Formats: sequence, structure tokens, C-alpha cells
Amino acid sequence: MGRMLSTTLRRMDDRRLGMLYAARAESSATPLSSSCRLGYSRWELSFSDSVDTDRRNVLPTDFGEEATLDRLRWFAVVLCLAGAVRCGANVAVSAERPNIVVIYADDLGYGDLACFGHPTIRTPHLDRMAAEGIRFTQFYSAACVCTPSRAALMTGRLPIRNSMCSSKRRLMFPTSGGGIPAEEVTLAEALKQAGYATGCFGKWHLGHLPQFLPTNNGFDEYFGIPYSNDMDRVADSPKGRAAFFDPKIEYWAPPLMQNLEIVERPTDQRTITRRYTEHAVDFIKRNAKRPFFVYLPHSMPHVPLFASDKFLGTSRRGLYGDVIEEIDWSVGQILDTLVDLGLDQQTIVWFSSDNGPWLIFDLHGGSAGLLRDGKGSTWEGGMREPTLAWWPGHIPAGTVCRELGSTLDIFVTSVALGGGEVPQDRKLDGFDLRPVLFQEGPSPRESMFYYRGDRLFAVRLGPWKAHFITQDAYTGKGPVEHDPPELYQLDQDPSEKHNVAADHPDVIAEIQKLADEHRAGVEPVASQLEIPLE
Ligand SMILES: [Ca+2]
Repeated sequence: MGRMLSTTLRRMDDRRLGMLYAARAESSATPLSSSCRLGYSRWELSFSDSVDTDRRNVLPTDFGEEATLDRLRWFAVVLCLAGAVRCGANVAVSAERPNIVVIYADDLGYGDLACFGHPTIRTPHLDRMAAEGIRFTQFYSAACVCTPSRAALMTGRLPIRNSMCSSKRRLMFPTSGGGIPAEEVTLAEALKQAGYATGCFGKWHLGHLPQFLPTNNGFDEYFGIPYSNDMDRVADSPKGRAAFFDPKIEYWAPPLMQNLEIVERPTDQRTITRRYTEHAVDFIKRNAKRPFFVYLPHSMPHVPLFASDKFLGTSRRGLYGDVIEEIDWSVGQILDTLVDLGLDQQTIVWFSSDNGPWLIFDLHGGSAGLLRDGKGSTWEGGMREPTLAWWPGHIPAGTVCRELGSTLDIFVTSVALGGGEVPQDRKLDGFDLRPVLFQEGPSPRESMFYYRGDRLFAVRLGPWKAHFITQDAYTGKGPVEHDPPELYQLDQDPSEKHNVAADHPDVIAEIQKLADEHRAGVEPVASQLEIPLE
């Protein structure tokens, strides 16, 4: 405890720091190449060899910015004086086995929340999560459409590995006969195994046949619709997009399910956000005395848009704003329930979205803010999501993380927090984000792989993103291959406007190498999305 630390400060790149954390996160799956030189530069506190490993995790707190030398010297002095400080904090927190809540919006854009810059949509409860917790500015879904995105969240594995993607059929439909494979370990299964009560309230979209539904995949309870709210379109509804621009309940007939039973059809979507919320709150109250996992995947703002009477016509952003503000109300109900039950310091709440905004629906689609394109594309607007995490007393209030994270990481982080077991017999693509949440170290995630269907379109490494293939989301134009790939520096050019490939052949070579290694590590699996309903 009283051993002196050597105070050598030197620069190192994220990848080396990432290795440091990967060594601790047993589940970290992506191999880290020691040759990489492209990550963000960081300062490292270099300790003498006699310092224990946990001490190495105590690092400067403002990971979004490059820390100053003075700050780090001061930090080192404080560290020496204070002794262990937060040494071993991860172990203590892990032992607490917090409740875990994952709130997942559908087709929400990066620019659709007030705390992500929307000028008129009011999101006070989500803003509260940001103010009291952590806001991620570079957090990614693992796919640009619903089904593969949700499969990745639930398994910590890229859809190319868990069978839940296809370039022929991008989603599960009511005519699909496949679903999440039984051999996949869902987040609910991993947490249930660790003693958690598990409930899913919302849109599932990982197969609607009984064996694929939530209660056969780790959840004790389910209330929700099994696929998207625009499926089961009624034949005599207005053609094309007209039905969406004047939505009526009777135009679509998705079933509302309780566990394995259909309890309502068509689902009254006007009250669906409120009812998901009521079921989630009830579940939390009933399970207040044991660890619980709540998965609350809202079926909106995916079109068709519906809001309850209380919210209809109240937002300056129109119907889309009404819908977002009702989802925000829902978030407030969850947070207030946790506070009222005295569980706020024992519960981590995540908020993110499955993919970007569906831009072809004009005012009924959201906004990706300054990001390019939206849902369905591998441009940033399709996969970078407005993401928050809240855990009073554990996540430092008002934190902004400008490093990389992914919904893939929610699986690994949650299982680690819950004291569960991350599967060791398969490749995982998630990282343990606890160092980021607790502001104890940089993000172990340095890269992101952008798939459209089963094809790798782009790769991000540090601030650089190379597009090997591009395709607009829904214009009907085919894919365009690029050799050399298009290259963007996302820290400087988040809108992907300035292709700088000609200036950085070394960067392209490095990313090409990473992409080749990644492809070599993917074993082909048959797609569940191509299996028809018999
Ligand atoms: Ca979606």
C-alpha cells in the first residue's frame, strides 16, 4: 500500500492501454495488435513493477481530452499520498451486483435528444441521466437495422457470428421461420444464471415463434410486440408511405404478447409506450429485494408514430417530438421508481438506440444531427447512437465520454457487474466498459466494424474510419466498392465530408490489416434471417 510509485510519464497510444485493460477483462474478444499506432494519444502513469495490477487502473479522469502534464503530476502526488485510493474498486462494485436496466429506443437519431443538441424536443429525464451520469458521444450499435442490432446487444457478438444478419433479408418478418439460435447465450440467460430476475417489456424482433421469444431465451416475463410496429400491414390501408403520414391503429396488426400468448391484436399503439413502462415499473417493484434485469426496448420512434393523449400535440417538433417526449417520460418513471424504492445507487440504467433515424420518412423520421445519413447505412448516422448510463454514487455525475463504446459492450459489462459468466467457448466482440463508467481508465474499445447485412462495409480504428464499400440507406442504388477505401478522420470530420485517403496511405494499410485479421477470424454461419416460415 505504501510503496512509492515511479512517476515516469510517457505517451502511449490507446491500443497499448487497451491491452492493459484487455488483460483484466477476460472476455475481451478482439485481438489487439501491438503494431498499431493509430489510436488516440494518451498519457500513461508508469508504475514500478512492484505495484499491483489493480493500481494500474487508476488513471486520469478526463479521458475525452488530452490531460496536461501538470494535472498528471498532481494526480500522481495525490495518488501517493492517498495510498490505494480506489484500488480494487471494480471488485467491490462487482460484488454489489447492481440491478441492470437497458432502455433501448427504435430508430432514434443521434440528434434527437436535448442533451445531444436537439433545439426543440424536450427530454428532461434523459438530460438528467446525462447530468447525473455519463453521456457517450461515440457509442455504436453493432448494426444499422433492428434485428441484427438487437441480436448483438443480447449476445455481445457481432451478428455475423450469431447468425442474425443477412444481405438478402435484413430483418426478421412475420414470414420468417428463424430466430435467435438456442446455443447463443443471451444477456438475460447470463444474468438469470447469476440469480437475476429478468423481464423484457417491448419490441423483441429476434424471432416470433415460441422457441425464439423472450421467455424461452432467459426472460422470466415478457410483454410486448414480437417484431416491428409497421409489420402485419393491413391490405386495404393507404398505399406506400401515405399510411405512415396519417397513421391509424387499424392500418397495422402486430400482436401484443404476454409471455407466449397473444393478448391484443391489433396492438393499440397509442398507449404502448405507457403500457411497456407500467409493466417495467411493476416488475421493478415486485423484484425490489433481489437483483433484477429489465430490458425495455421501446417500439418507437420507429414509424408508424403514435403517442398517448397526454403527449399528442404537445411537442414543438410535432408528432415525432410527442413520441420522444413520451419515451422521455417513461425514462423518468423508471428513474423515479428506483429513487422511491431506494434502489438508485444499486441500479445501473443504460439508454441507447438500435440504429439511426429512418430518414426516408421525412418529418416522421428523426435526425442524426451532424452525422451523415441514417438507419440502414454504415455512415455514422446509421450506427452512432445517443447513449447514456446512470448509476448515482458510482458513475461520476456529468461525465462525457468521447471515446468509443458499443452496445456489444453492454453485454460484457453487465455480465461482469452481475457476477455472471461471460461465455468462454466462443468469440465475443464486446469489452468491459467499467473503467470508463467509473472514470478509472480509458475505453478498451479502439475499433468498430460496420456491417451491412453480412458484408463488412467499413472499419473504424481510433479516430480513423475507412469505407471499403458505401451504399446509401434506402435510395435503391447498389453498393459501391472503393479501392483504396474512402478515409475520414472522425474526430475532426464527424460528418464524413472530407475524404483524406490520398494523404494517409499508412493509415489505410493499418486498417486494411485489421480488417483482414477480423475477416479471418469470422467463421461462416447460416443466416437465421433467410429461413422462411413453414
Ligand atoms: Ca430500428
